Amino acid sequence: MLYSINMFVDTATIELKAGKGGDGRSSFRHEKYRAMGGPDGGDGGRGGDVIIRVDHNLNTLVAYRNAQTIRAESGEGGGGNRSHGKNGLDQIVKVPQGTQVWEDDVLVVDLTGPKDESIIAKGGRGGFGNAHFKSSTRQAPRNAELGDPGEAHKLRLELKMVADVGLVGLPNAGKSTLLSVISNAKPEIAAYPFTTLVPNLGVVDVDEFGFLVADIPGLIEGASEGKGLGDEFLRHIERTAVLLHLVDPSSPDPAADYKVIQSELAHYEVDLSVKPQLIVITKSETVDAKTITAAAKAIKKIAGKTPIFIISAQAHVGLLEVLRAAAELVKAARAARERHIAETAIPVIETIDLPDFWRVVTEEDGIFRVIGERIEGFARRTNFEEDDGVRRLRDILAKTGVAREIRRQGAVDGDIIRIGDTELTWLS
Ligand SMILES: Nc1nc2c(ncn2[C@@H]2O[C@H](COP(=O)(O)OP(=O)(O)OP(=O)(O)O)[C@@H](O)[C@H]2O)c(=O)[nH]1
Ligand SMILES: [Mg+2]
Repeated sequence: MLYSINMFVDTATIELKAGKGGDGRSSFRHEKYRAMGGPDGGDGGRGGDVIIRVDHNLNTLVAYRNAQTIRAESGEGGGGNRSHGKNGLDQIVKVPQGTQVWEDDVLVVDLTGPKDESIIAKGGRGGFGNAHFKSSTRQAPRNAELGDPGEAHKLRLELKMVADVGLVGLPNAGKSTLLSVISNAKPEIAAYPFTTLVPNLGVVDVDEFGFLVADIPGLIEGASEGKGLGDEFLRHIERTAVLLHLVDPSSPDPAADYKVIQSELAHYEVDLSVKPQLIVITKSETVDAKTITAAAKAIKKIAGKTPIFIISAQAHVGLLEVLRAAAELVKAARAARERHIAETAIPVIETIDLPDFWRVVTEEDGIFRVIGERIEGFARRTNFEEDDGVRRLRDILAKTGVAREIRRQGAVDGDIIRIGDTELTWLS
């Protein structure tokens, strides 16, 4: 399998809307010899979730460049005879591995694994039908709840290329040329610096082992502070397991070139100079053997144990050796990553029961705000067009002690009670 991506989109903005919960139904059983049977209105169905999921066939976010709002299906309303409305279908957003999901400046989820997925917009809960509200004092409740709205979010997707191997080096070192001969990526190649302006990605196959190689624009001294094309491209190699550090032996001082790049890698947000690395002296057919030996020796003095390879991309010399060494490092890194994931995996707690906690604050003259997850949920789901719904909310306010607290804080008839987005008028 060989393919290439010469241009890629690595950010996208998407808008999501999960499905609304279906409304509960208010209905009564019809029985032959009774004027009116008991309440039998069924519950509304749950709204569908929007789920983001890694799909290994994807490498870019291009599908979301002009994305419309992505919606999940709403739940159906409840029916008579206690029949439950159908749940809305979930909607799946497929993204490449390595996609991060951001809302404003908050990282919502980081999809690093090959099968990662996460609910990014939760569907609304279906409203209870009136069959739920039968009690000895209320034989004929008419109220049914409205379904909760589904969550809506505007999110930014960010893909850091998850290449296994990154090619680094000064401009003109021969990075794009190497990528073009080891993969079928077709990057632009030219005899001047800064030919490469966007990273290129190619798949390399060596001994039936495939890995992704990223060629990034040339770095110069000060790149980590934004000089040249800046440090933006270092981001693309943040997650690569291995770096191939390319050095041109025909340069006046190859060891100094090596040092400049090492220092830029070290000064990036995270120290990239400590990544497993192979040094690759390029363009070997352009200089004599003595020049190459001298360059290798000088670099070895600084680089210590880091292995040094000598290649000519143009003459196809020494390529297999570098690729095999890189493949071994990639395998080791992948195995280490899997061990790490297994060791740090923690159980996920699915639902959290909210404590039944509330309080009342006086906001301004005559406005009392009731704060509390449960109570706000009840208010939101109350259908104010139904007397029974309003009565039930009033019962809840009385039973929980909220009404007493409002009175104690000095509410008089006509004052406004705010619960979430709901406003009520106080009548004692
Ligand atoms: N003779 C010879 N020339 C090479 C070899 N590899 C690269 N070159 C030449 O070196 C020049 C620069 O090569 P590129 O591959 O564009 O270098 P780069 O590192 O991608 O450069 P930037 O994208 O500017 O950072 C081009 O003229 C290539 O033809 C090689 O093995 N032999
Ligand atoms: Mg290039």
